Amino acid sequence: MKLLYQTHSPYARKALVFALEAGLGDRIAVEHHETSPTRANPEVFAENPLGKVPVLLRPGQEPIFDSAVICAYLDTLHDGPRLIPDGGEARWRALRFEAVAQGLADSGIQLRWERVRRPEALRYPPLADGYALKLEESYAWLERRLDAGEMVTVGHIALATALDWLEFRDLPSFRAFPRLSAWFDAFAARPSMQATLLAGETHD
Ligand SMILES: N[C@@H](CCC(=O)N[C@@H](CS)C(=O)NCC(=O)O)C(=O)O
Repeated sequence: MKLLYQTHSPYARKALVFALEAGLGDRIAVEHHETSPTRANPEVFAENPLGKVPVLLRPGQEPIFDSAVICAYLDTLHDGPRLIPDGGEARWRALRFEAVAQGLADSGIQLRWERVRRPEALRYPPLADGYALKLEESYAWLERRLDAGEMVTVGHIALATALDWLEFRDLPSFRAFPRLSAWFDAFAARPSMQATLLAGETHD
């Protein structure tokens, strides 16, 4: 399989860390692609009508996107413990963490548009403040809920890759939250995270 990837995308890294945690790393070839809504990448659009990475290409079958669907698919390919628990509260806990992580990355990207990427005259500070609030509230919510001893799930993978990206892009920091910071630092030391360090600039 081939993974259309970007070394500075939290979502692409989430899919790759998931593959590594599931023991599927040797089945995936990573191919870097730059993407931006202001600079369409035809090779990515050919596989995903949204023009975004990650996309998983499978020989002779339809492409799979987005990161959540790629993770759900990869979880069907291995014999280890499910990274997306099959049922019960564990499932909803994992998927809810994943939803918060997606919101963190989405809000961080929007905040970067408002503070860095959009031409200065087109920026709207109240919108930036609204996205920053989502980050702060999510950090406080996670601080009360993350548990260091838990089995790794898709939710943890999504959170760690989103948080690392927020820090990489110098977005509002989660470091004032000690439990969240300690949880992140422990997760960031995993081989799957160390093998996929963030790098590179966005090209708009
Ligand atoms: N919901 C998607 C989001 C993917 C996404 O936004 N990827 C970014 C890279 S960080 C992208 O390719 N953006 C290009 C665009 O918005 O046109 C996922 O979880 O995979």
